[in-house]
Amino acid sequence: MRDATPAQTDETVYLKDYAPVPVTVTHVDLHVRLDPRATEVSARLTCKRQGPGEMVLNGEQLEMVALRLDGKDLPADRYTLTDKTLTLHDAPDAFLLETVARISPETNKALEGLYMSNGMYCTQCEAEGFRRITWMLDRPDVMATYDVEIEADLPVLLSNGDEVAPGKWHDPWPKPTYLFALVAGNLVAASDRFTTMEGREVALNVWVRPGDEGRTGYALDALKRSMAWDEQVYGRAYDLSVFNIVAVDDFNMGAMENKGLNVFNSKYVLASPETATDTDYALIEGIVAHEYFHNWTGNRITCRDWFQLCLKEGLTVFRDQQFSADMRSAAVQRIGDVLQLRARQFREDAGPLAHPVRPESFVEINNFYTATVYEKGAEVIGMLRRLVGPDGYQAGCDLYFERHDGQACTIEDWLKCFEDATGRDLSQFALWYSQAGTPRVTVEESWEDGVWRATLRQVVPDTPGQTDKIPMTIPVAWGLLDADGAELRPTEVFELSEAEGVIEVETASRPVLSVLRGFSAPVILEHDQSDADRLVLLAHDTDPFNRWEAGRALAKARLVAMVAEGTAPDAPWLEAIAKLARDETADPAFRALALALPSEDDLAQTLHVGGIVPDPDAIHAAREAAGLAIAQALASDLGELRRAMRVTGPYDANAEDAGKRALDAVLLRLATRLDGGDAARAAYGAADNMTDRMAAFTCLLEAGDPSVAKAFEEDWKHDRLVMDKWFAAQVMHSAPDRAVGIATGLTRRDDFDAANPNRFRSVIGALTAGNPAGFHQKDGSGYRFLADWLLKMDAMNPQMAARMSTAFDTWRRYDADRQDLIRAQLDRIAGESISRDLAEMVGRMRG
Ligand code: 0A1
Ligand code: ZN
Repeated sequence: MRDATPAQTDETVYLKDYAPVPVTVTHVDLHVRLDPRATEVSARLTCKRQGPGEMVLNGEQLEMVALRLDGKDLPADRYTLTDKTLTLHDAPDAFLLETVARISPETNKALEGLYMSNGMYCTQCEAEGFRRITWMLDRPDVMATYDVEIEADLPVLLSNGDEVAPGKWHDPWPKPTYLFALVAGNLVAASDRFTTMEGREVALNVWVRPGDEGRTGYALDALKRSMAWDEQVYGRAYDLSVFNIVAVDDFNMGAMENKGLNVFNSKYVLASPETATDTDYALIEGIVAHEYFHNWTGNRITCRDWFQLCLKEGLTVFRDQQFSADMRSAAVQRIGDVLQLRARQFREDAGPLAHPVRPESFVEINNFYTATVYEKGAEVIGMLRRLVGPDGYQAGCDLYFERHDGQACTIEDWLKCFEDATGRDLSQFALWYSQAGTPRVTVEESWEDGVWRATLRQVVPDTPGQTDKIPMTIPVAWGLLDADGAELRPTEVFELSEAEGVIEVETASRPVLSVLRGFSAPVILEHDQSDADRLVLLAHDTDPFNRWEAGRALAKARLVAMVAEGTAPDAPWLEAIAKLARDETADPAFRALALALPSEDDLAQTLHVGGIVPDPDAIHAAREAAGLAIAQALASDLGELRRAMRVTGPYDANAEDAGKRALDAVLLRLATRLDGGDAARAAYGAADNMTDRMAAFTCLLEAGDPSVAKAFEEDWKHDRLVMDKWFAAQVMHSAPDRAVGIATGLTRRDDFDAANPNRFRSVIGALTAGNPAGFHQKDGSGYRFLADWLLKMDAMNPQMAARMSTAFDTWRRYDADRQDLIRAQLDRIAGESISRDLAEMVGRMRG
């Protein structure tokens, strides 16, 4: 398609047009005879009329071999077949529709539908991949039971549900097509068992390629902990006799919650101390939990249509964040979640791709698996919980599970459960689902005649297609400290539900306000607080999130001044940072986060909002200078601090040890700024795990000593996942003016396989997201590089290309020359024959 913008295309789908199907499917019987180029899919659909109208089935890239209705070949005048649909004319009230389709998994590089990855067959059906397997009503409100028979000369044949005979599967739980899965290959399992609170014995398997069994232990353990947690916290038990997880090397996303058969990007399953970092372990834990939790929030209760995607995703992200907070440090988890939210969702909300948590139209649904739907969707659940309280939240969830089990639901259904369970009117709160953009909340304080007052004002900014927004319900958690840091008022929640609200407290001395504690709402807070107050909060706030936030605000103010005014970091700030680094009472993981400077992209956005055109090189230089100043302030302590972080005994991925390694890595980076890499070389040599090894490796790359890259490659060239790290590190940690050259060189290597999403992201994504100053080089080389790859990728895997194109979404922040350069690349892409996926994204970004 050529140059389609959402407004121009007749392919746009609207929420307001939702209508149930006239004829539904209640049971699917599939027989799949696997073959790389000629797989035959025989489907028998039990169909039932529920209203007037024709039955329109979806089917794409299928070759029709047979079509029968109630056992008889269907005459040509009873149906219409196009490259996207099969329409039945005059379908009876109840009938059996039989089709035979031929497909070619081996040539499917889009990784949607049935495809092959390293010799194994696997499927990805969310959102609309099932239509590439056979003709079906490929939409989430059509829920059917399934019988699947797989024929192939392969040892392991898996599908959803319970195995009734070798290669034969029955799934008794009605499910939409997007939760269908099939896997076949030469696989081995690491297995365990779990007994549910209802007494059901469940076999747990993690299927991997032979040789990878030794790296499955952590995922299996995370699965058992997830199952137990969902029982304890949400009262939800598993409902089949087997739970299978399969690791796949070629996968577009993180993982997929297919009923009873989760398919994972191997990066989020396989871990050993030698090959995975602490961050990998934490991600595996979180993603295993996320997919498992979908069994109730997504599978048992699913979405009526794709506009309701946040119904399952926002809630499930919220649940996995709760789980990780319970498994690790809640404060550290919250800071990490907010860092992510700001980096990805605030950025999205501030640009041309901004959309509501529940969008109202789309061209390609795959383009809406976004930070807004997922992460802001989770924040909305967190706010709801804060507003109705933990008991109200539990009552609402219980009612939701009870009332809607087995149904395909909407956000209205979800909110109604909380209204009915708590008696609270949530109509204004519901605006969080329909109004896009990050609200700005300004806080103005006064203290006069023994009365302290904070005036809070909210503004919801305009976003594409939305202006003149209505004030929302914003839960603002706050508390007061005195000037010495003692607590004056513990945390309370103020509900800001109008454009302006006032908090008033009688107090004999001027208090220090700690506001938006725990980041109680996804808003941008504008609070002109003095350095002195921020230092009090940094040292004493009882709310650990706000302690960290105070440090962040101080750091940001310094860095903005360094970029905009050329100032140098001041002594009081450096002293405060150094004090925090030395504070043995604080958790090392927390100290590591507090010592980390705001990212270059975060600073660019902050400058832009402040009316300053961000210069990526100047931002990079300021961050470097600030890092050096911190290193100098801590110079005499670095050795001793690092020794205190030494972890004894064999590697364990637990949060405590990981926190020590995280702080040690920050300290090593500081040391490298002073010693040119001596400490890092020693650390690299001494490392006995991938966390420490990567920390030292990236320090050496930053110090301009790439010699270790060769050694690293020699050690790990046999391991795809470790080599992904090697590729990414070189791009992310190179000097900005060398980054595009390095990335280009890496793409020319034999082991750069662009068809593998992990490898593609480890070079192209590492440049766009991991080296902003490199991507935004003045000569436009980064933009050209990205556009070249988007065009190449689009021909293979449109979903991947569309996702990666979002690197251009901040183009309006930059100077006129950079804007012209980016626009030229967007125009160039739009002028080519590109997929609907990429066309929609480029159209929205060009505006
Ligand atoms: N539902 C999955 C994410 C997912 C979405 C789309 C995919 O292919 C287009 C794959 C996975 C989750 O939330 O984990
Ligand atoms: Zn999900």
